[in-house]
Amino acid sequence: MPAPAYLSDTAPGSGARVAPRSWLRSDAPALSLDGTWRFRLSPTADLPEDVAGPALDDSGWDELAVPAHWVLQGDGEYGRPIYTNVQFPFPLDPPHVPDENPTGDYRRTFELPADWPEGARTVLRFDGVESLYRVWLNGAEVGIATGSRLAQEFDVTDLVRPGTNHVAVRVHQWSPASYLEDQDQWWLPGIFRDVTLVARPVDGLQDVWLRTGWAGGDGWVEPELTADDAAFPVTLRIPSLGVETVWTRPADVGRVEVGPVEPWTAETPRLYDATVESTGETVSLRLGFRTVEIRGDRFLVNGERVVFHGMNRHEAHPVRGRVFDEQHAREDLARMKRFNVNAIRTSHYPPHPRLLDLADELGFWVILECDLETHGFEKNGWTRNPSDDPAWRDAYLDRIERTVERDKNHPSIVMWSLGNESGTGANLAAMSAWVHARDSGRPVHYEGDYTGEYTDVYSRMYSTVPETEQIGTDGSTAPLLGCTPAQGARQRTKPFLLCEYAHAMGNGPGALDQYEALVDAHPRLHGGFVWEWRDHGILTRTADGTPFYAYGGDFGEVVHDGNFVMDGMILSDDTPTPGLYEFAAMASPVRFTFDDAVGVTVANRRHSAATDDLRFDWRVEHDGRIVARGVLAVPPIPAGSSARVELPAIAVAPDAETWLTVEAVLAAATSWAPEGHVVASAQADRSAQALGGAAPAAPRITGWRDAEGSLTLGSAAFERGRLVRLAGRAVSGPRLELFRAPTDNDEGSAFSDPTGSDGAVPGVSSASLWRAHGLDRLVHRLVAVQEAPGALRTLTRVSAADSALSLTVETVWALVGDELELRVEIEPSAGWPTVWPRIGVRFNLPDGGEPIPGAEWFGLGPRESYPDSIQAARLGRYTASVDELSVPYARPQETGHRSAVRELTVGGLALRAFPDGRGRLPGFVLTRHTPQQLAAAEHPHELPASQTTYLFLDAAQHGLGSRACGPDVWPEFSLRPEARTLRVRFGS
Ligand code: IPT
Repeated sequence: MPAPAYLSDTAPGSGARVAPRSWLRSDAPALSLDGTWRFRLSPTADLPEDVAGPALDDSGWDELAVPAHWVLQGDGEYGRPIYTNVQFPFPLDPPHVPDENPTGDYRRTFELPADWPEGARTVLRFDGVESLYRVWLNGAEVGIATGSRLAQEFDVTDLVRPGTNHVAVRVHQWSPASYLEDQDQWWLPGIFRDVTLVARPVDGLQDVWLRTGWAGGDGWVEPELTADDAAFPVTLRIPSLGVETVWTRPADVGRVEVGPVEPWTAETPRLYDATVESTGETVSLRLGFRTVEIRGDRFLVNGERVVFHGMNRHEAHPVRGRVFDEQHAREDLARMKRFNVNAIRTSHYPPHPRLLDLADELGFWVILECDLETHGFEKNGWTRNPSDDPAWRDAYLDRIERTVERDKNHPSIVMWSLGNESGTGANLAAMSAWVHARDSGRPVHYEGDYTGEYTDVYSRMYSTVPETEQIGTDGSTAPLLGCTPAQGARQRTKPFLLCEYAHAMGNGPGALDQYEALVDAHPRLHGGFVWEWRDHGILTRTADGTPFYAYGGDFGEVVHDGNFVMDGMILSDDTPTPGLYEFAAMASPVRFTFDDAVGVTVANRRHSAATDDLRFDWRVEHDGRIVARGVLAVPPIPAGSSARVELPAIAVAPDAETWLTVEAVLAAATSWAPEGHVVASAQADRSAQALGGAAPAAPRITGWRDAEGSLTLGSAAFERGRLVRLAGRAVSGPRLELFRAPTDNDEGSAFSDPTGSDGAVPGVSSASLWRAHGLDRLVHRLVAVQEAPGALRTLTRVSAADSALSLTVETVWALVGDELELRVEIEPSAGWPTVWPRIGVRFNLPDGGEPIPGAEWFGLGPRESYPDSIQAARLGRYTASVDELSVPYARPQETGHRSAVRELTVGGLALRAFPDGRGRLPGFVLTRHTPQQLAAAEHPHELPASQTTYLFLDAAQHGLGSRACGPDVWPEFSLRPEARTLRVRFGS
């Protein structure tokens, strides 16, 4: 028998669904139906309707929690999650879905509370069910609904009865709606948000919308009430403003001037408690007074331009999936605030409604996105894309109505987004028209409207730095994606934002600061939203019980997109990545500019808040050791202004680096960070001489003669020219290494800047070129060993199988006083193409019963840094264990590089590094695995057990870029083959 007809129906639902309304805090009775339900999973949708009847004996069924995704319950007995990005995990056969359609039947009973209001209507509310569900109450069908991340209410007034009631829900994993829900995330079926029985008193408030505005210090409320006449009189109260307005009849409801109020902004999220009381119901809201508008190409709130330092936020948790946990969400948002995130795009669907209460309270500019994505149609040139097919128009309109109506009261929401990656077409235009008619107070966003036919802002994803600059530059006629010159001109009349940029997959992204510089230079550019906030790893176990964070393919999916779901600024376990620290530095609300004299200019880059919540700490360090500190007297600086402040007299050391650090810290604790939390910092070099000026000349050694090379120099022992011991422990090296375990960006090939500015070879990843050129499998031939008094010199030729390209490496060891100097000259042969991942040398430090505990260094830190991701690094003295030095990215890859190191102690091994002839200092990586081992592992737990610590001294590393889904490394930070010198001295 074919599956039921509704599984081939593009209608959004049927039955007793009622019109969407706000998610309100009300005193009307409600009964949560969350908890344990009876559950039965079937592999197909072709099932008898026996699920409905109260008489059915379900005692043999399992029990399942609501809310939950059934694939994340049990230990695989209810199927497994599937991860796809663009691909559909079922045939492209719209609107049909396969018969192989996991279907979960849920049943439970509930007792209607004895005091359930008489005469009231009753609705059964579902806040989120993936993807299509059919509902019965006491054996009678209630209706069918779709819209996985959208709320639905069914009117069950005529079905609910005193005493025991029986509710049944049949949930199909696949449905026509799945074609509209092709977001880049795990497919996670089930009732995953709350289920509630809600009383609707006849004299209650069906819906309340308190639109607010603010201008020139005063606020107002424009109310819209949906209520029967019986509900009146209705009273609006805002106690802290002394507002008490009574509307005796519906016709009285009108604008209320509330006088002077503090405006709501993401920086000053001032909320005013309000109530609306009718005869039969009181609802409570938290009002934020603010006015959103577009003036020319500016996007303004309260008359001031907004710059989004935003994150794309999915609802993802390693154990719960998309099931909401308020405590975790609050911590997540507080973490965003601590990292200078000021905006959220709810990619790519409305979050749990409480998330928006938290955004109102903590302060974020929110782009609230509808639950819509049809990306999988792109593969066939968007043929049969629902976005332009009249058969789907109702479904599209239903989605946007449910989106806007549920969340319309939130001051944090400053834009509505129609969805993501759904091509273009009339149904999207219809959604936009509906929003414009319903809410004139917030603009419409949708990135796929390249030519700007029905949206109010110009939005793009992953445009390169040069292209973004051309979008922002007045008078530019450079072509814009998908636009004729005239369409391009139209787009340039609108505010621009990057709804996605800086793809944060694995180690990266690079170039955040380059985008930020554009935002400062071109006011049409309003910032953007990093893709994305968090990795979506799912906590699971190997056969032998080892826990790990799974990504696509780890559950045996037929089609999947691997680790493309691990592209967050925080790891699956909430650990912030170095990329997030880079973001925080880039997005810091305060900027410092030092002048040569004794001043620092403090610029307040905020939207509207002054700096009086901040304290400005300073300190002076000599070679990384604090010699003086204090607090700068900085007057409160209004938003958008700056002030120059005199610095205290600084004691400059004659023979040490002298650095001044200034930090803006929170003067008092907030709800998201403690007192003293650093929101911005900067350093200035006040050293007496330029870096390297103090470096001694390399020793001049004469009298070289060919030798066998077995000798001792200070604490170093050599056998046949090769180092075997140093500082009392077994050590081998230095061995040239050009390879790094490719990052996800190094492996990226899809994107490159059409202008060629990023130097990428279209369609070919850097990593594949590195492998083709054998950088991961270099072999070495010792050419010569020479000795002189107190010195040893070797010459090595390095190349790869079947390659005529080579490098010559000269090492010179020399005793200088009580130190042992090592100089390494790395000289490429002519003809090396493309870029190199690194130019470095490796020392092996076998455990020998005493593994290296970690490193202490004087250099940039505390976290890893790379040429195009180094804004967060500060010069200082740092200590870290070997484990702390590496970031456990979901797929092992290059990690741990500390830049510009001056001093380094590793175990008993202490070294000083000198700048090369151009003043460049080396970096280091200390790790338990070689790049080759890292590159061979798909997950951290697959890395082999290690008996060795590896120390890399890198003369240079290639930048990071964001080519996993964006531009390659900018040329300035690209490591082209070149000769390099490394020079260090070991204490002996
Ligand atoms: C873009 C998607 O909008 C987003 O959901 C995510 O998949 C991201 O890419 C990559 O992680 S679409 C891309 C083809 C530009």
